[in-house]
Amino acid sequence: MIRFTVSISAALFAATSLAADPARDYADHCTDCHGPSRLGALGPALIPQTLGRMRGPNLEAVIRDGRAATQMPGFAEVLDPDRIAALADYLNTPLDDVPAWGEAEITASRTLTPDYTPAPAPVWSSDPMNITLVVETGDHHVSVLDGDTFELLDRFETPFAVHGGPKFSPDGRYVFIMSRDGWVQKYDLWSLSEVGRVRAGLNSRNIAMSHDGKWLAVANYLPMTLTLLSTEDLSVARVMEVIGKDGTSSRVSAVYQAPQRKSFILALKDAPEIWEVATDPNAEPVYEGFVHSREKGMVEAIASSEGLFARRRIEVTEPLDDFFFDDDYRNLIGAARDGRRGVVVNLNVGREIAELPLDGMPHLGSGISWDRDGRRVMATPHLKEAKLSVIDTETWERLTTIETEGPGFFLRSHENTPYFWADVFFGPNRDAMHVIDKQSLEIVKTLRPVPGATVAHVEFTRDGRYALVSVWEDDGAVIVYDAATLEEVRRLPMRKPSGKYNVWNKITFSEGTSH
Ligand code: DHE
Repeated sequence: MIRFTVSISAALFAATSLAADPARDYADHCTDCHGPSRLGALGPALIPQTLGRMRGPNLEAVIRDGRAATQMPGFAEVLDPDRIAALADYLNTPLDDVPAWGEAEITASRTLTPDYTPAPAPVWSSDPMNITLVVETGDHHVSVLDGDTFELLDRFETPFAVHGGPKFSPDGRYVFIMSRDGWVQKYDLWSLSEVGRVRAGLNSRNIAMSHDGKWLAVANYLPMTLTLLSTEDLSVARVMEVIGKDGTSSRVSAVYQAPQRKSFILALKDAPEIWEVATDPNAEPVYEGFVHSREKGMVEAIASSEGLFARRRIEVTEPLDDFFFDDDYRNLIGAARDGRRGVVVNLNVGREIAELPLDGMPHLGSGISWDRDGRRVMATPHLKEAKLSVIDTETWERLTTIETEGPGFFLRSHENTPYFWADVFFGPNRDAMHVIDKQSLEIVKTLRPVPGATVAHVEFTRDGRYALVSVWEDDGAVIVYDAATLEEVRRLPMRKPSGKYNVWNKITFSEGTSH
């Protein structure tokens, strides 16, 4: 890869005293890696949608000091603080024109690894169903772990800023990983090799795998589309424009796989609709209206689409985000915009059936469910309040709230453990991880493995015997706990590990994981 060398010439020092001209500074110093239109090249796209929460001082620090263990150099000796601040502002300004990113552009971005040969059997001797991946956001890598010995089988580079859970093929052999820049990477766990990658969007949210493993859906903010890829070779199957019934284009907040329904479910950010897209080639036509046909002298039903990728609209009273599904994917709870309510939508009848108070921005996508006193309950953290809500999934009433030491992001459990684990992601106690009894709903222990360090996200081994916890710091680790005694058994150094994903728990839709 190309690495910038920053020569400290007299001319460049002279340049620091010029008035800030961030567009010119961008052209002079950033274009080679980040592309002339800020949409990424070797480096990531530099637009507000991708930079996300990396604003002001954080962004300035990266421009000034560079990013350790990446190709990004520091510009402290080339640009003075005013020009760095102006450049950071410029990068956080939305683009005037977003280029077309349709089938032709996506197809042109596709690269397949030239020397990739699929291995006839795994090149390792571990249990293929207990392989666990760790996304390391510190230097954009994924570690492939043997889930029995915790030995590292491989560590491979990902596109910049992976977000959301990687999705495994139903046999657990391949994994698909998505970055916020819209790149989708396919990796063969048996061969320990990348198969290829394609840029499915310019700014994307997450991916979902169809029930039969044939299609991968990519939810995009930019452009406002859903990209459907063949999992076989990452070719484009379809690019669906996302336009609400009233003609408004909408970003897709997230796409979810609903295997029992043989469909994808889409959360639309800008239109009061939920979309269901069939992944079953024999899906019934979906009728969306009637027109008077002059030729035939009759009122004719209009099928918007039929068969594979048939699209159904479910109208709701306002856009809903961040879904939790019940076990048979009959109902979902979505978070209303005001961040204070959950709305229950029955997908079979296609309408809202209940509403429940869920103040403090529930993070329903992290919700998990289990049996308690003969009832099916679910729990969700709240991003803005130090509590968890426990909800009865038959009556859709909140049974109780559990107070925590701060707002959390992720919940996790496993069929074989009596506990669920809840992180504290925000605030002074973000070094805490609560372990909670699924029946009594009491916190049985609060772990603090590295005082002061963020500790978050849990994944279990296939049998639920061990829980893996991220120390979410650049110089971080994955800590392996005995899930029964809650004692630490191993500490594996990692670069800012975020999510962890066990093949078995994911492909069997374990009740303790978010899907
Ligand atoms: Fe996520 C999953 C949305 C911020 C790390 N996040 C998801 C999913 C959605 C979502 C819809 C489920 C998709 C899936 O797995 O297929 N996340 C959002 C947001 O709207 C939010 C709040 C704001 C945003 O910037 O997009 C957000 N998420 C974050 C972060 O700041 C996190 C902590 C760090 C990061 O990497 O960006 C983060 N999100 C994650 C992770 C998962 C995730 C690790 C997968 C969890 C899992 O166990 O499956």
